[in-house]
Amino acid sequence: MPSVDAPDRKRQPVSDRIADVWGARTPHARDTPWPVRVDTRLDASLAEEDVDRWVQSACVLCSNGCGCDIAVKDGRMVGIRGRATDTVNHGRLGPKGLYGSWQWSRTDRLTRPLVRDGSGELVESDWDTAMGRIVERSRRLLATDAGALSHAFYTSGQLFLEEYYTLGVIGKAGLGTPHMDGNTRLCTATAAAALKESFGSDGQPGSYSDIEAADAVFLFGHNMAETQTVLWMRVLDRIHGPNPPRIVAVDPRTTKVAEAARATGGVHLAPLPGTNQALMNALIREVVHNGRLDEEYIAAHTLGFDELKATVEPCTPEYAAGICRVPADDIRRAAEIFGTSERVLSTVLQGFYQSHQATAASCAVNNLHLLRGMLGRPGCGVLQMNGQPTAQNTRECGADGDLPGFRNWDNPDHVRQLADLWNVDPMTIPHWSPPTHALQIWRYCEQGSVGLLWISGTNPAVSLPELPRIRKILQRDSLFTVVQDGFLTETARYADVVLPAALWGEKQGTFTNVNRTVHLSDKAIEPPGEARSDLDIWLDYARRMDFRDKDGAPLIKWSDPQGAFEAWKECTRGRLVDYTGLTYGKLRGGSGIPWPVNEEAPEGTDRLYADADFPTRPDDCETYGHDLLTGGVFSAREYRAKNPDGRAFLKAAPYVPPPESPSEEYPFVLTTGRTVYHFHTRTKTGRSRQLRRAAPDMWVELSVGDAARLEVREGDLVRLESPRGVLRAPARIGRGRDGVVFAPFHYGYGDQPGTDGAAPDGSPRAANELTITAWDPVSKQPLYKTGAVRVTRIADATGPSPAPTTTASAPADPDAVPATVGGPDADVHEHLDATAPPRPPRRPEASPEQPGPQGPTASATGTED
Ligand SMILES: Nc1nc2c(c(=O)[nH]1)N[C@H]1C(S)=C(S)[C@@H](COP(=O)(O)OP(=O)(O)OC[C@H]3O[C@@H](n4cnc5c(=O)[nH]c(N)nc54)[C@H](O)[C@@H]3O)O[C@H]1N2
Ligand SMILES: Nc1nc2c(c(=O)[nH]1)N[C@H]1C(S)=C(S)[C@@H](COP(=O)(O)OP(=O)(O)OC[C@H]3O[C@@H](n4cnc5c(=O)[nH]c(N)nc54)[C@H](O)[C@@H]3O)O[C@H]1N2
Ligand code: SF4
Ligand SMILES: [Mo]
Repeated sequence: MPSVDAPDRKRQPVSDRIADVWGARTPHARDTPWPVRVDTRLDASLAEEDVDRWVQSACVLCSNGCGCDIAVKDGRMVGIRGRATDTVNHGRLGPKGLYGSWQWSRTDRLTRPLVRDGSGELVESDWDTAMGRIVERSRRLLATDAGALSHAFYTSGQLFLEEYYTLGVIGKAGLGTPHMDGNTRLCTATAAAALKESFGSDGQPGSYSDIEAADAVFLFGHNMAETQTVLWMRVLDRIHGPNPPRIVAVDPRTTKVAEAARATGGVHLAPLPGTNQALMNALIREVVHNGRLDEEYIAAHTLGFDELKATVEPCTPEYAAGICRVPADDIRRAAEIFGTSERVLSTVLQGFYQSHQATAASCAVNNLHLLRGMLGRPGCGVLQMNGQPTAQNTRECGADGDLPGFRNWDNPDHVRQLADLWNVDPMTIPHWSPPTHALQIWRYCEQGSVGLLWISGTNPAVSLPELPRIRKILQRDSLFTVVQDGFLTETARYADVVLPAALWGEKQGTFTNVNRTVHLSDKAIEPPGEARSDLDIWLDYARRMDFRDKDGAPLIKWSDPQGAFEAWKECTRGRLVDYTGLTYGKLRGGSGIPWPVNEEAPEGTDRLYADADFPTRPDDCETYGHDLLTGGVFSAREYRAKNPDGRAFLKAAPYVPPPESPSEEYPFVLTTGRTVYHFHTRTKTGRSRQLRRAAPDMWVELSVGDAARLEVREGDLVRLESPRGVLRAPARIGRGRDGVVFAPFHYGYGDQPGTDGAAPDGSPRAANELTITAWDPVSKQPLYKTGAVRVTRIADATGPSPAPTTTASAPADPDAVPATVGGPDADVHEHLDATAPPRPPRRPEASPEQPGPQGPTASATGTED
């Protein structure tokens, strides 16, 4: 039995889920149900009987979408409990859900709109004034030659479906601008692109339940242990049961996933960042050469095998080993596992998506499954993962610029369907060119052709690449910026108008997770002050702008979430993404439900493509496809000539090197990413005491060999420089590969930004000071995972770096740094016996400040304690 993360305890009711991230194991055998374990976290002074009511929802701190109930007392959120009945999590929650999902609600929220006064300061105002300024600017710009092209919307993967659909209709049928995208471009644009290129449409083929049936799980650039902790618990419970699956990890760092790969007799492939496509081509070549093919499936259900075979032919394991710097035999072993397992589940995420050949490498994973006929049956799924909780809906509803309902902007029939639905002229709906992607929107703002940028639910002053440039754009006089958020973020400080948004728990709506499961999130408490939901804000804008349909009736015909949901259902009728069988009522009480839900599948659909009939027919498909190497778009005529007829595409591309590789001047590869304890720019998790203490401040990770050569010791302050910027942070001597530096991107400048991007103490610290403005040619997703930097030691340590020890950032020398713990302040009740009612968590005596690792610039963004 492998010994991976199996805490030495059984049914211990209270645990510290900072120290013990994944909680107690509930091992089980292949093809048996995943046991229930209900995790509950309540405010320190409360027990379950003190709670006034529990309000049904799902967690919005990652794409896993764990079903939960929010505890409410005296009109405040006071805790959270996983829903035992939910198919997604069977009661479990991870550290972000437990400590980070609700504690921010009583902190330093925006409660009134802000506008600029005569001296340029942001001052409190009222809704009429704030909306009046936006509408005045909007009307003035629409009257210029640029018309609607002067308007751009940059939204999120964290709002609700009803909000995105409303925004999509405003943008497409009210204004008629193609300049609308989400931060989903930074996040899951490649998931959508890879699904469209291979299968004809967005929409996840696999299911989480494939974990129960798989013989092998391949994780491609996906640190699931930290980024979908509850899904990883599901994998761990198989690993610790009888007949466990083998794990294969493709990640340059020694993550917990990589440790599990070694412990289960799988493989950890640690390619040099930016070389995924070389590795994938070699894996495919091995599978082909060893005849591990389902030839019947390939012949009946795919197109493009000969071209794929020819493309991968030169890519021997030795060829890939030279480029990726991994042992050729490890590539052979990984291909052997893929080729000999009966049921393989693959997951793909940012290590693949945020790369220069993102779509090509992600399609290559789809190819492996198609070649082996491993789709549409238990254990044989592909999960082209999402990251954000509601990114799926941004894509479905067209708030990323696509047409709603997975329609094809290049198909006039699809445009007409929407025009009929909305009762507008088809020419209003922008479809003369592909929708504008996020980084192009920012370029138009830089050039001055966009004069109004409306930012909602995202913090680009921390999360976009090349921050020195982004700050300059946000400061341009020609750009009027609206920021709609719950907090005065780094980005909001640059806005002309700041609108206070109601957040999760303070409003109602639905959203959809990675495996198509739709949840309803009911309103638990009132928003603070005058804050309003994003839906109400956009409905107000539509009313003030007086958008009308062809008959002169108001364009937007709904006035609340449920009305928006009913309108959305009509938009999905007959499409793959069919919501018509769902109602708010049906989503209450039990579990989330995976779409399509309709007359044929009234209880939803666990897995797509069981019949191997793919939505690739020209009248169905969401795209006519791209050349994966160049991003060149295929025309309708070229597409029809292929006669896909329900077959999937095996798409090929040779490897090409990333746009920026290490040089003499910048000798290290920089890659960036996440830690388990924080969500993005920390607006919520930074306001949770437990999470903040677990990872209080910025650090960078160096390998043991590189650190020795640079004479850097644990905690020493180092400077990282790229051609674009600089940051300073203490070093963790970690377990990564030589030549690669890792930086988390969570740390912006909090409440006290210094000048030009500096932290309060004057030192720049955000990872995106360094990253490059470049994107994958097909998905247009930026390249956060490859860049070149130089590293200089600048000061002695004052203590260990603030990096956690429980995760991929663990120190190479485990004795060098005190372990990350939460202490009694982090108590969580784990209820393992599904038949007895959950017991209340023990009341902690006191919650003293834990002596956590503190960095030299440790500054709390939070004010909750
Ligand atoms: N705790 C936590 N969980 C989250 C989030 C969060 O902020 N915090 N955010 C959510 C969101 S929006 C997202 S998108 C997901 C992201 O989830 P993940 O994609 O799992 O997270 P990352 O840390 O961005 O990157 C994953 C891994 O890619 C590896 N990697 C880097 N470069 C390469 C490369 O060139 N090739 C390969 N094969 N691997 C590489 C990194 O070492 C890293 O371990 O997480 C979601 N869940
Ligand atoms: N270097 C580097 N950069 C990266 C990445 C990386 O791996 N490396 N990953 C990229 C990825 S995958 C992602 S997803 C992005 C994330 O980047 P961001 O989207 O900028 O990060 P968040 O901190 O999640 O910002 C979301 C904002 O929305 C607000 N918000 C939350 N809920 C609501 C709501 O209901 N309404 C409104 N109006 N506001 C709300 C929050 O307070 C917060 O300010 O970062 C990207 N940037
Ligand atoms: S796994 Fe994701 S959705 Fe589930 S509790 Fe953790 S952050 Fe929330
Ligand atoms: Mo993301």
